[in-house]
Amino acid sequence: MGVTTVNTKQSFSTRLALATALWIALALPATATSQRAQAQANFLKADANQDNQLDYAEFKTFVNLNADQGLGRAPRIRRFGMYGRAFNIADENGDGVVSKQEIEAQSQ
Ligand SMILES: [Ca+2]
Ligand SMILES: [Ca+2]
Repeated sequence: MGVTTVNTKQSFSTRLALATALWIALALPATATSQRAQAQANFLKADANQDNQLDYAEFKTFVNLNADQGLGRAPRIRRFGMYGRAFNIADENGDGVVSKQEIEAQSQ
């Protein structure tokens, strides 16, 4: 009897540990932090002339990279070809380029 009780407890805590590990594994890729890190990496990749701002052509590259990874609204922007609209929204101060700060403001 005593042994059975111990075994039951162990298997319960093992299952709990497994469930927790699985939950963490599933939850992690979807966190805002990792999405933001991916978007930042994509920003650097898309910024062809490395001036820390995206012109329209660079912005399209940025959206396509994000869409490949399913980040935010990028897959929808690509599917509907709404690059121009997204660019105008992202370019808050209307200077014709999208800065890192403007991208950050978008992703919040
Ligand atoms: Ca640039
Ligand atoms: Ca701007």
